[in-house]
Amino acid sequence: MTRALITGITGQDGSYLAEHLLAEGYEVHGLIRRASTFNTDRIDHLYQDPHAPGATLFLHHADLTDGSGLRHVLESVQPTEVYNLAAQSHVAVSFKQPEYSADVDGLGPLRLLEAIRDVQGRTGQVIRMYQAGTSEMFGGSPPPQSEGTAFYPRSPYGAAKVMAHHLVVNYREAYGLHASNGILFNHESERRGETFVTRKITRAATRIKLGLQDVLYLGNLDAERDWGHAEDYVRAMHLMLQQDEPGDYVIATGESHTVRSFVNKVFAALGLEPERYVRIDPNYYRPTEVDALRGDASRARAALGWEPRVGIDELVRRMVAHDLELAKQELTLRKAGHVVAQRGAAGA
Ligand code: NAP
Ligand code: F7E
Repeated sequence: MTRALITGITGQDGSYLAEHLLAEGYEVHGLIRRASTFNTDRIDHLYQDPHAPGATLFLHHADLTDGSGLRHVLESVQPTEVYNLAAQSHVAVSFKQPEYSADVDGLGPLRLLEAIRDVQGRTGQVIRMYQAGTSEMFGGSPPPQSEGTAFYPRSPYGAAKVMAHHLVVNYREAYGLHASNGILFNHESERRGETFVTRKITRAATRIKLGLQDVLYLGNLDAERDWGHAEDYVRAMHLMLQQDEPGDYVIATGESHTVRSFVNKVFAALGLEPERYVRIDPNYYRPTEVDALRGDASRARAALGWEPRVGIDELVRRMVAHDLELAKQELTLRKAGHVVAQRGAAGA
């Protein structure tokens, strides 16, 4: 049984990757951060009692800012594949917490690479690594973006991820590690964090539809993004680590849409006119914006045989259907007199 370690298993991608690897017959180990409340919502449906015979999912406390903890987990788990998905992944937040974002997203991968190098050197067991790179590394370079496009990050998040990308290349060349960079364009889902723009829109529009909310405040509607579905993108991560040689791959649909167009599709699906509900709040503008992203995934198609299965309209359909169900549940609870907390995030 292949044993994989996933950092960021509680995140959107981590949860889909865990599902995918368990279905492929893997033993899956995930890193979780200590929190004062449970932060395992996205993987609760996968939970297994670790004492049960034949358990295949195990969770370990660790943090990418703590190198010694990472080493301990790596030593005790002895995985053959490591997927580094953990990150402070919000671009707007990275302007507010640049040092922390650089620590987790730039130095974190370095701590992991060093630990892998040591454990592999001592045990002789090869450990393959996937690094979660991003189209934000291209930033200001115009589309279409491919593996040969120059990096031009436009945020502390993007800059930290560029550092991690180059470290992976360096450890591959210097120490022969089987370490690969995925350069993934935006991918969304029913599990997307609620402060990323697509989910913010589907959550708000479905609540507006049921009379639970009046207004949706957004920032720059002109930005263009290449949006795919996370389920498709985690398949690509796995494929990268099955190759004989490590490499760097762009993963994208090749189609881009503006934020405005995403808003229009979502509101149209619900029979609502966006002009009546959407307002601009400049607090959501970023100090520097990434204007247009559209990826060219030709290398991944040819070398990995990877293709996206979910297009933009299916993505919108799935997210709207899911969030409409959540809004209906909220309405039922409110009608029954339950207090349902309002949630929000500062400037994100
Ligand atoms: P996400 O939903 O924000 O999940 C991030 C994960 O990282 C969560 O499990 C989070 O734990 C964990 N984490 C954050 N800080 C950590 C720390 N200091 N130590 C350990 N774990 C930490 O992100 P995602 O959308 O799944 O993205 C996965 C990865 O792909 C990230 O590295 C992201 O930067 C990258 N990426 C994402 C996209 C995209 O469009 N989704 C595109 C390109 C690249 P908690 O649950 O406790 O917060
Ligand atoms: O913003 C604009 C915003 O926060 C998309 C992360 O997964 O993908 C993600 O980063 C666009 C930007 O994603 C709001 O200015 C308008 O132009 O959904 P987002 P992102 O910044 O593209 C990349 C590939 C990653 O690697 C990241 O980890 O939408 N926008 N109004 C808004 N964005 C937000 N969040 N909130 C708004 O109100």
